[in-house]
This record gives sequence, C-alpha cells and structure tokens, in this order.
Amino acid sequence: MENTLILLKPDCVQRRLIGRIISRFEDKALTIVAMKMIQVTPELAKQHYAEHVEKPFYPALEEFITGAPVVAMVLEGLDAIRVVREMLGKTSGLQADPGTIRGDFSSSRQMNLVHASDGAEAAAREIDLYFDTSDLCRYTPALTPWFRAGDE
Ligand code: FUP
Repeated sequence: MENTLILLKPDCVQRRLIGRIISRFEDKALTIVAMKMIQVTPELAKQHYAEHVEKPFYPALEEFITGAPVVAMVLEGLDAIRVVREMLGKTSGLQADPGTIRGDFSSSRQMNLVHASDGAEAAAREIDLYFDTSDLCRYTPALTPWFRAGDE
C-alpha cells in the first residue's frame, strides 16, 4: 500500500470540478485517508514547490496556487503514487492524453487542476507539509473484497 498527496488546485475549486475529480479517484478504488480545504500561503507554496522557487515561472505559479483555496487529500492504494500520476497525465493539459484528468479538463500548463506526488520521497515530504499523522484516518474500505483479489 502506498500513500500519495493530492492537491485539487485553485482552478479545480473555482471551476467546481472538486466532486467530479474526487469521483475518478474513488472509482479507481483509491481510498481517501485525509482531506481538507486550505488556503495555501506564500510560505507553504515555497516549501511545496522548493525545486521550482528559482525558476522564471515560479512567481506566477505562487500567485496561482495562493489565489483561491485548494483541497488537500491523502490517497491510499496499491501503487497509488504511479497510478495517480498516470491518471493525471502529462503536466500540460495541452499535451496530456485524452482520458487523463488533465487531458479531459485542462488546456493549460499552469492551470492543470491537480497536483500529485511524483515519488515515494516526495509523497512522504508533501504529506508531512499538509497533514499531521493524527489527521490520517486508517480504516478498511467495505468494498475491498470487490476491488481486488485477496493476494493482490
Ligand atoms: P507536475 O509534476 O506534473 O505537477 O509538474 P512539475 O513538477 O514539472 O511542475 C510543477 C507545477 O509548475 C505544475 F503543476 C505546472 C507548473 N509549471 C508552470 O506553471 N510553468 C512551467 O513552465 C512549468 C511548470
């Protein structure tokens, strides 16, 4: 089982796509173990996007990510980090394949609706940025026996 950090970004919130995008994760049998709406501050943005802070596009990215609330979530599932990244598609909505979330809903590189951790190290760091350990709700989803075989 893996955990991954998801942000439904300000464009997702403002475009009222929260429900439709969460449904795609639920449909895929990923389990929501934590979720909250928050306003990202410039300080949090700099921590989250530490690898991009020096890049020319960072000021606009910070303005965007702090421009309206986000919904932060922790999703749990088998291979969840890779599976969710593939569900999102390429960074730019213009290049993401149809059928992916960005491919279906975004026509922008910056306003690409959803962030997801890109590896195990990033997931651990990002979950820690947005949640306390006590925020994570561990439970056995009732549909587990209908989502996969017992040895998977
Ligand atoms: P991703 O891992 O797909 O979220 O993309 P990156 O880590 O490469 O980029 C982080 C965020 O920066 C992306 F959500 C989009 C944004 N970005 C820009 O706004 N402009 C750029 O030129 C590149 C990335």
